[in-house]
Amino acid sequence: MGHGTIMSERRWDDDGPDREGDLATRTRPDTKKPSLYRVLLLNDDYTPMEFVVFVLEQFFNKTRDEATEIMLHVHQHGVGLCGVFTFEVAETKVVQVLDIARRAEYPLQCTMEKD
Ligand code: TYC
Repeated sequence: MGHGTIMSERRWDDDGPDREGDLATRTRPDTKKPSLYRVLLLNDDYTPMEFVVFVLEQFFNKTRDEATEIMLHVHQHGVGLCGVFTFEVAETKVVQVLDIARRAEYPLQCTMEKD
């Protein structure tokens, strides 16, 4: 931001609060940035480390080294970040992890929270 920047000035693409409901005079669609959600993996005493690494590779597109690092972080600290996604993507990933863990009969838990 350069010297003399006027902080209250509106951006070119900002219709401003005064025109929020004024459909007839809008110049662009009123788009909103989606909220983001953290997908977290929780530690337990029974899920094999190799299974957790596989899950991180398969559903979170991590390399073997990245997956191993995250898995060890969860193992040591109790919880760890798999990724940050829009609500629907985050929810899908949580369901995929819980589903594959249930099928394998491991107690692995996965959850999401607003970023
Ligand atoms: N604590 C597990 C073990 O010692 C490994 C593990 C890591 C389990 C991460 C879950 O999210 C997890 N086998």
